[in-house]
Amino acid sequence: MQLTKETIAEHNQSLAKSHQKQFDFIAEGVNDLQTLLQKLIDFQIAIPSWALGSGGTRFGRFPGDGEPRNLEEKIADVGLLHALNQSSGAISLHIPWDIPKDAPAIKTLAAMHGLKFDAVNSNTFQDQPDQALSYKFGSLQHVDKAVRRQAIDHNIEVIKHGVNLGSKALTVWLSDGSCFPGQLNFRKAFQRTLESLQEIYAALPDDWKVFVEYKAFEPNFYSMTVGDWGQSYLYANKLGPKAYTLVDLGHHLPNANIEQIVSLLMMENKLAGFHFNDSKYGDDDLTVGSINPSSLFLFFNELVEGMDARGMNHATDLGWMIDASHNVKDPLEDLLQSIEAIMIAYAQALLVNTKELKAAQEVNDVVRCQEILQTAYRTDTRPLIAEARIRSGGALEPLQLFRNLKVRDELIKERGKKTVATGL
Ligand SMILES: [Mn+2]
Repeated sequence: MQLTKETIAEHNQSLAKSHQKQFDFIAEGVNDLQTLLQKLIDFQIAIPSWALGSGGTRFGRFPGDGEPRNLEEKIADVGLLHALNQSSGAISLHIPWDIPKDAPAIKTLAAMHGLKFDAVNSNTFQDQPDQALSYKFGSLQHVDKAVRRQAIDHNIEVIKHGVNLGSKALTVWLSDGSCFPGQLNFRKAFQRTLESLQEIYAALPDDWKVFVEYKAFEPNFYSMTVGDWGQSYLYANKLGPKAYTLVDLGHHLPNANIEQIVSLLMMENKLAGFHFNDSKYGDDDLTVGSINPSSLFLFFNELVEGMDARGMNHATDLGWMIDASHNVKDPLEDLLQSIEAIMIAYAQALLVNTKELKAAQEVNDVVRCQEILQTAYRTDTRPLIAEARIRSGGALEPLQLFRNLKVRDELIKERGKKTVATGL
């Protein structure tokens, strides 16, 4: 299904009057409005190929209808999102779930939808049907050199697929670790993993990066070999300048101060980027901003401050990606909500009066500091985001238009019911 410019223009026209009123109201108080709108226009969030179908839990999966059946349809879905919001201009592939059979054709198809290829993701957390050796007891950390070799070769193959598509980074998330005390020698597991990563690092093209993602627990429940930002930072530091730490919001223990983590990683120039999601307890699959939008804001506040301190380009110098996939919503509607939440928090962070905040910090005016942050957080930035969206050709209300056009019904007509996205 393709969305035409005319359809979007008609939708925008029908809502133009009330939008203008809301926009004028907030725009009046914004300093340097054009710069702020341009930052919102430039900001793009990559969509992971695995978020386009319903996710599951270990208790089961409830597939939706009309889900993409192959890589081409996944690209079409991200193209739909991007046509609606003009903020989802990249897709992140998962190998081997999304091996492109004809890379030039896939690249052309993505370009037709205005999409780039973000970081490619390797998978050594499950066994594939044609695989010689098992990852049951880990991959890059495995005690058996042959298993490590297989996992290293897989990562190098992923890099090759990424090169063919124009990706510039490899994300490595390992499920390696242990489930019981005594199962693993922590130091040896670390060393083996480091040596494996060094071989992968050596295979990176000059202009590539490797992102080392960490996770506190699951699927291993006693130790994870890349379990927190300290461990990831150790690997990234030992590997070299092309290695960075990737922060997934849902991969921390409860109440972790993620904004402080990203602030310090940026200070050390070791922050790769993000996987966005939200969680209440220990999960990592809920819609961004659905549980705790204020912590999303605080996190963006540190990012904007830290990026500005280093003179970084907000849109291009860090990797921004959603990493969530659950059981109960239409995946495309869920992604539209996630993108909106990210844009809201980013816009709020851009509204923080940094000059006044710095001055208040210098004189220990704690009350003033809180007021400054909360003034930004309590601003309804949605009209600003909508304005940026329509200026770049998107819809004023993406979710409303998605529903008005009955996009999911159209996809079911094209693809059928009970379709399963590859890899899920
Ligand atoms: Mn992740």
